[in-house]
Amino acid sequence: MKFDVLTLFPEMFKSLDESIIGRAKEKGLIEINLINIRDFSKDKHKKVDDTPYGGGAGMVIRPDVVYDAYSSIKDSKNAKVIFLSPQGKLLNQEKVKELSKEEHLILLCGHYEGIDQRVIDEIVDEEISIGDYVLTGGELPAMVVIDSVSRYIDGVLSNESIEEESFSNNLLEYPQYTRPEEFNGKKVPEVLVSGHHENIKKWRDEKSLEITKIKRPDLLK
Ligand code: 4H6
Repeated sequence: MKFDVLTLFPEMFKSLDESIIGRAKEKGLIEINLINIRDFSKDKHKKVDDTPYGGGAGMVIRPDVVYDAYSSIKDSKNAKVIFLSPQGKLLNQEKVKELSKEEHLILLCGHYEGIDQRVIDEIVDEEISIGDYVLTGGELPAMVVIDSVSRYIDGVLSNESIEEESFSNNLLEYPQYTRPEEFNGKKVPEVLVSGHHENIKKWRDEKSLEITKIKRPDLLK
């Protein structure tokens, strides 16, 4: 899977060098290219934004600079262009899974008051939001997309099937325990130390359902 990220703040993506995503990059399972939109400014001061037509607060990113940055990406016709915005369709696990089937994603990150609408209309295939709240930029949402999608790429997760996990069956995860067997007077549930695999599976399935009913009953509907 190839991710190209159009951003004014490429340094923010350093966190993707850590842990599972960092390892996936090293192994060549995923590729993340950071394109600094500012590199495409024709201005002597490297300016990328300007005041909004019609007036109002803040600055808007110019369409020509974003378009030139986008045009520098090769094979972009076979890619899906995603714009991270508070106005986008809400991201969920089903959408993540769908995106993981793409070969090439281009993630466009906005900042300031946003990006000139004309270049959005020109290049964007899908507008996605990671939740109903406002952030200072689209970089954190882009990282959320990269992280969640990468988990579906073969070889990225070392442990068993991703299908086993929370949300794959529309239920939340059962609780986990490790050593010590007793902590602050609390014992690990007896069944988990019994070694009886059938009973353990039954207990975990029941817990998943119980926890979902309590914490996220909306998932059961
Ligand atoms: C596009 C347009 C995504 C991107 C405007 C982005 C939340 C999400 C942004 C803006 C984002 C999300 C700039 C509007 C700052 C507010 C960047 N915020 N904003 N929920 N912000 O996925 O001012």
